[in-house]
Amino acid sequence: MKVGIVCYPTYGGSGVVATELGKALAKKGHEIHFITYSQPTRLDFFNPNLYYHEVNVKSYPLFQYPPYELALASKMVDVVLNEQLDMLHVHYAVPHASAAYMAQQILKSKGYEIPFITTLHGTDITIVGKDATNEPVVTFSINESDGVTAVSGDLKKDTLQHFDVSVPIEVIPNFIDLERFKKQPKEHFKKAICPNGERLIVHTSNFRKVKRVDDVLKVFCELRKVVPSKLLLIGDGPERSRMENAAKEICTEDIRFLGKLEAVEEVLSVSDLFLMTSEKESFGLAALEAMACEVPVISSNAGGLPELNNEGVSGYVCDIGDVATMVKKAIHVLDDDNLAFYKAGALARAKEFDINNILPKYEAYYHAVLEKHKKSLTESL
Ligand code: GMT
Repeated sequence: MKVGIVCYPTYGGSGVVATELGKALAKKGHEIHFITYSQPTRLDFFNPNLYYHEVNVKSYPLFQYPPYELALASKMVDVVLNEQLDMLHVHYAVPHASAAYMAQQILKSKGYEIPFITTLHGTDITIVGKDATNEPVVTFSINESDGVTAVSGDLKKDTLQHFDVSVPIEVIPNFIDLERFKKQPKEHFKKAICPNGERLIVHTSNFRKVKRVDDVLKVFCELRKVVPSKLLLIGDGPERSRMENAAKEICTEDIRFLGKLEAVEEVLSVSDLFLMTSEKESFGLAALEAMACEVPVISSNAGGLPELNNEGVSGYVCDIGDVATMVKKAIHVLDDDNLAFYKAGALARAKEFDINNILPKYEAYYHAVLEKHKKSLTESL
């Protein structure tokens, strides 16, 4: 199959999922064309089946906002025609689904029929998409998609609740490459950060308000009163400097902000607990990456997190903002007598999301959408 994949190429869960999916499909022999405004971060190896087409957004003094969606739709038209693609798969509805619809209609006017699939990732529905400034376009382009997938049952529920959607939504969860995300021998790193055998607590995110990083700091400050620990915060975003200031006021010597990190699996390999305290979280890919490295998770119960974090096995799921329960559960998990059990539970749960289990679901879905599209074309003749 020849597939064009559109995504946000920079740091972020939806771009990571789209890129890893494209790489895995290419390894299986499909021809994959990434159509993005810069090279996807994880597009880091050569494969003869992988192609990258850059979207160039031209500005003009008249434009306060350069028209990305137009440039993207035009590029999709161009790539589909030149490469004779079978299908487009866009990740994150805003504005990729409407750009795909526009491209599809332009191609149709040229006699080229192509279906497109939209994968909903989270904030494209729960925050950006449902905002009145975007909602009519998002609803329309979801309904016009030839296939729609969501990364958790909860995101599907949210979509049906907030949008007037009349097409079926297939749930295909996020996945993990267990070859890359696995516990590695990095004990020297642990010794450097935790010289007195402290527990290592980790949080990774894009530091947006929705992540409630304040709660991570609050949990840690209470936890370290009972369990000697260190906290590493990985990633960057709008809330980072506020969090750094907050950390200075509490227990700064035990908290370190590392910023964006490529090889996050190296830190996870020596971590003892992962905190994800989000207000909204459609799936929680960062928590899955931690679990694959044998790190138990204390999470909130936002969105799809209860579908990932197996209560009492891979960690614990607590009400959003319930810092006291999070602290209690963290102390329990980190106990010498319990930690090995939860580490094993985290890995076992992560294995259920092995890319080798999830990839066939996408392939089967692609085939079903292609067949349906072909059938509808024959019927309309
Ligand atoms: O976590 C983020 O805010 C980034 C965002 C994105 O679209 O890049 O992540 C969303 O998609 C990920 C991949 O499907 C999910 O694992 C994250 O849970 C989801 N984030 C939210 O719903 C807040």
